[in-house]
Amino acid sequence: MTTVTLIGAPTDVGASVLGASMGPDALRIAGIARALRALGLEVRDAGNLPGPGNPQALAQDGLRHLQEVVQWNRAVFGATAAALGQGRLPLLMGGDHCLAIGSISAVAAHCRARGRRLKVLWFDAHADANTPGTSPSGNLHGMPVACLMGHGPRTLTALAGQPALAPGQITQIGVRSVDAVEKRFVAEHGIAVHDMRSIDEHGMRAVMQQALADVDADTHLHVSFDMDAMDPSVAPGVGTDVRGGLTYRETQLCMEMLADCGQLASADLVELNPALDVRNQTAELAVDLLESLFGKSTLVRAR
Ligand code: B3U
Ligand code: MN
Ligand code: MN
Repeated sequence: MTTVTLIGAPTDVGASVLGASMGPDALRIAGIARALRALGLEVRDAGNLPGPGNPQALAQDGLRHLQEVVQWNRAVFGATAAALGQGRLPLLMGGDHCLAIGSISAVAAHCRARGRRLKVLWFDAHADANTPGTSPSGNLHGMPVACLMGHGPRTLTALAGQPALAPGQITQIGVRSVDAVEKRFVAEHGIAVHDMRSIDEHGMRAVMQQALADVDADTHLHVSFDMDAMDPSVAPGVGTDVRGGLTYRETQLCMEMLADCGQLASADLVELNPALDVRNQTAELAVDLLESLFGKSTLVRAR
């Protein structure tokens, strides 16, 4: 039986807009634990990690709130490693997307120690591949992909002792807003990106088949889901919305195909911003999607 540990990381220190710090409680109010238990999963809510407040300071050397981001990510790293060590599936409830540096670094260290392959699926409107030298904002939620590949401040890139990911281990889906210099980073490192054009042209089924083509029975699959991957008309509760995003149906199909592949072993649900939401609908949508990710299906299906 899959056993899940919910890890709350209530912070927005990596973001431009305040409010993602309320994400974990919005997910609880939307019934995240109850919904997953109803699917037969054993769920433990580990509560919220402690961490520093948001100083709302200016960027220094191209980075905003580096010390605070490091503290939060150390806490996330520890909690994720602990859950994995207990044979449980860590589900990080953010918080902004800078927290994926901690969760994925812990996952990478876990896989390295066990000789398991790691594959990350990154759902996002943005490429999150800026560095302190290219970021227009200094916000660290725009840099986790670069940090995980070893480009960024050492306090973040070396959380697991060495860079967590090689470019070939990550596939991005839903991307539609990439800064000019960031584009070059994505191209030069050969990151697999299925942008909205690719999804429009090929359809989500083909995109997901390609994204999962190298996932085998020995692969640890990590899903990092930024709620702004979805279209703002269905997911208004995010800090940096970009029109033209994934539809409800497209996203449900992604989650169902991920469930069918059977290799999901850790996940992040980030950038939910209840301060900008309408009657908690984006949190309820997130829970709806997580149900599909963890195997809820309309009919009994032959595999
Ligand atoms: N690329 C911009 C905007 C951004 C990235 N990720 C989010 N926003 N959520 C930046 O600041 O790096
Ligand atoms: Mn993101
Ligand atoms: Mn984003």
